[in-house]
Amino acid sequence: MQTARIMEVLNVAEYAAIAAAEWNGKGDKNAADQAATEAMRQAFNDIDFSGRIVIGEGERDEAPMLFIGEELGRGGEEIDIAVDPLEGTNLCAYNRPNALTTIAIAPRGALLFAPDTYMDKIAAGSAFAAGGGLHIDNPPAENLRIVAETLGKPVSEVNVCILLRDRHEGLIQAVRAAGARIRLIDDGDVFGAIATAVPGTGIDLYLGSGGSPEGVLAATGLKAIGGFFQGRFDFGSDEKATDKRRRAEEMVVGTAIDLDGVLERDLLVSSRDAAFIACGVTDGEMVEGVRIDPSGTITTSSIIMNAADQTVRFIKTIRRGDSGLVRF
Ligand code: VTB
Repeated sequence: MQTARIMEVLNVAEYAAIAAAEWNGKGDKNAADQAATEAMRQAFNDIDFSGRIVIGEGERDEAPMLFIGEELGRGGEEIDIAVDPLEGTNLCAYNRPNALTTIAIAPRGALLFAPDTYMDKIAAGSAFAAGGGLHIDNPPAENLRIVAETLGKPVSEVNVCILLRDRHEGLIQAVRAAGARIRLIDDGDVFGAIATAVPGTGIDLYLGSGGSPEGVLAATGLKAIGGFFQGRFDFGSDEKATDKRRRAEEMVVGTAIDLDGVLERDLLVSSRDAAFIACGVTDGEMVEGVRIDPSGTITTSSIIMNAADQTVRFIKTIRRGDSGLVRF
C-alpha cells in the first residue's frame, strides 16, 4: 500500500477512535461501537478510492453500515477493507486497556470473507516467520517449548495471551501445567495476537479461540511484518452450527479454503501487499488512548504495519482544538 493511502486510512482509524473515546468508561458499549462505526464510514467515504468492505459489522440485512459488500469512497483504486471499528467494545465501555479501532487493507480479492463464527488461533512474532515448528495442532506444551527455545528463555518466562472464556479452561490448565505465564484478557484478541509481534507488550504467544473476523485482521498485521499466524474455523456443536457452516460454505466458494483445515496466514491474506492499522481508544501497552486537552487539542496514538515498505510505524497525531493552538 502506498504511504499516502496508508495515511488516509490512518486518518479513518483516528476519527473512529476519537468518536469512540467520548464513550470511554460510560458503560454503554453499543453507543461506543456506533460512534466508531459512523465516524469510520464517514471518513472512508471522503477518500478517493473504491473501497469494499469484506469484513465489517455484519451482513447487509443485520448491519446498517459497514456491512459486508458495502462500497465506500469517491472512486479510484480498488481496495478490500476489513474493519472492527471498535475492537473491545466492553473494554471501551469500562475503560479497560487495549480498546482499539482496527482496519486491514489489501488489493481487491486478497482478504478472506470471514464467516461469523469462532476461529481457533495461534499467533507469534517475527522470530517465528518460518513457523519454526509452531502448529495449531501441537499440544500447548510443545508450542511453548518451541517458543522458549527460539526466544532463548525458559518456558517459565514465556507469556501467553488467552481470552478469559469458559471454553478455554482446558487450554489454560495445559499452559499452566507447562509452567508458562498467562496474560488473561477480557476481550480484544486482535490486540492479543498482534501484541506477540510488538516488543514492550511482554506477550510472546497468543492461543485460543475468538472471532474469525478478528483473526483475519490480526493475520494481516502479522503478515505485513513477517509474524506467524494459523487459524481453524470452529462452528461449535449447538443448533446454530449447521447454519453457520452453510453460510461459511457460501462465502468461501471458489477459494482454496477447506472449512475444517488449517488456515495458514497466507490463505487469510493472499496478497504480498497488505496493511494493518489500529488506533488506541483506551490506554494500552501497544498504543495510548485518545487524549483531549482542556484547550481541545486531541492526541491519538496508532500503529501501522505495512507490507509494501516493510515498516511498523507508531504514529502520534495531534489535532488542533477549537482554540486553533496545538498544545503538546
Ligand atoms: C474476541 C474478541 C472480541 O469477541 O474475538 C471475542 O477479540 C470472541 O467472542 O473483542 P466471545 O466474546 O463470544 O468469546 C470479543 O471479545 C468481542 O467482540
